[in-house]
Amino acid sequence: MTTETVPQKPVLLTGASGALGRVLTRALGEQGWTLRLTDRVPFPDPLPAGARFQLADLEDGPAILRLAEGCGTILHFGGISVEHPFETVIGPNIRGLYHVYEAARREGARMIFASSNHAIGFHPRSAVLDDDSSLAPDGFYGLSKAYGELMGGLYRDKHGVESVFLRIGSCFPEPTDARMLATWLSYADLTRLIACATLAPSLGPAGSVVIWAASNNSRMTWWRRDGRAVIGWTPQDSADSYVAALEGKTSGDPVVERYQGGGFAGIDYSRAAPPR
Ligand code: NAI
Ligand code: 15L
Repeated sequence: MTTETVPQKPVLLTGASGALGRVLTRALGEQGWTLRLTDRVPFPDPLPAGARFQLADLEDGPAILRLAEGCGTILHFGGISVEHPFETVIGPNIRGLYHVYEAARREGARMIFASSNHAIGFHPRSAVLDDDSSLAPDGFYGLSKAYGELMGGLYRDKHGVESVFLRIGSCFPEPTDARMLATWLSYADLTRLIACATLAPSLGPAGSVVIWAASNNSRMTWWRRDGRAVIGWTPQDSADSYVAALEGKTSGDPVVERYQGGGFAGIDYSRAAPPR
C-alpha cells in the first residue's frame, strides 16, 4: 500500500471525452493529478488545472507514442464501448490497443485497461468466476476486451509491462435494471479503483492483476477472487438500496437473462435455444 495520493509522473487518459473519461478527468483533476487527455472528439468540459487535451485517433501510432512521452501510467478508456460489427471494433480496439501497449512499453508505464464484463459475458449467471476463469466473450466487443487482456499478458511476459485489467460491470450514475443490481459500479468506486491501481507500488510477483470492477452489491454472486488486495481497493458503494425498485425490471428474454453479459449476449444470437 502507499500513502501517496498523486502520481509522480503524468498520467495519460485515452477516451477522455467519453462518459467515464469525463468523470475521471473531473475527479482526478480535483485531486491534483497531472493529466494528459486524448480522444478523437473534443473534450466537452472545462479542463482542470494540470490537464491538457490533444485530439488523436488511437489508430495513429506515432501520435499515441508522442502523447505518452514521460507518462508513468496509462488509463486506457478509449475505443468502441458497446457491441458493434467486427469491422468497426477492430481498428480502435485492436490496432489502437496495440499502439497504446507499444507506448506503455517504450515509457515503462503501467497500463490500466478498461476491460469489460463482456470479456466473460457468455458465462451463465449461475457460474462463480475467479480471476483465472476462462474468457467467454459475448460478442465482437467482448472479444476485443478479451484480446486486450491477452495482449497485456504478452507485454507483461515479453517486456515486463505491468497491467491492471479492470473487468468493469456497469458504471453509470445509478443502476437502471435488475442485472445492474449485481454489476453496478459507482463513479466514486471507479475513481477510488483508478487511484489504487495507479498508486500501488507493486502489482505483486505476477506483474498484472484482474479486478472485478463492481460496487459492494450483495447480488453480485457471480464474481469472486481477484487482485483487489494487491492494489488495496475496497468498493464502498452498493446497489442494494435500489433492489425494491429494480428487481422486477428484467428483459423477459431467456438468453439475455441466462448470461452474465445480459443484452450483449442476446445480440445476433442465432442458436435455436441456449444450452441446458
Ligand atoms: P464512451 O463510448 O463514452 O467513451 C469511449 C471514448 O473513446 C469516446 O469518447 C470515443 O470518442 C473514444 N474513441 C473511440 N474510438 C476512438 C479512436 N479510434 N481514437 C480515439 N478515441 C476513440 O465509453 P465509456 O462508457 O466512457 O467507457 C470507457 C471505457 O470503459 C471503454 O473502453 C469501455 O469499453 C469500458 N467499459 C465501460 C463500462 C461502462 O459501464 N461504462 C463497462 C465496461 C467497460
Ligand atoms: C460495457 O462494457 C459497456 O461499455 C457499457 O456501456 C455497459 O453496457 C456495460 O458493459 C454493461 O454490461 O452494463
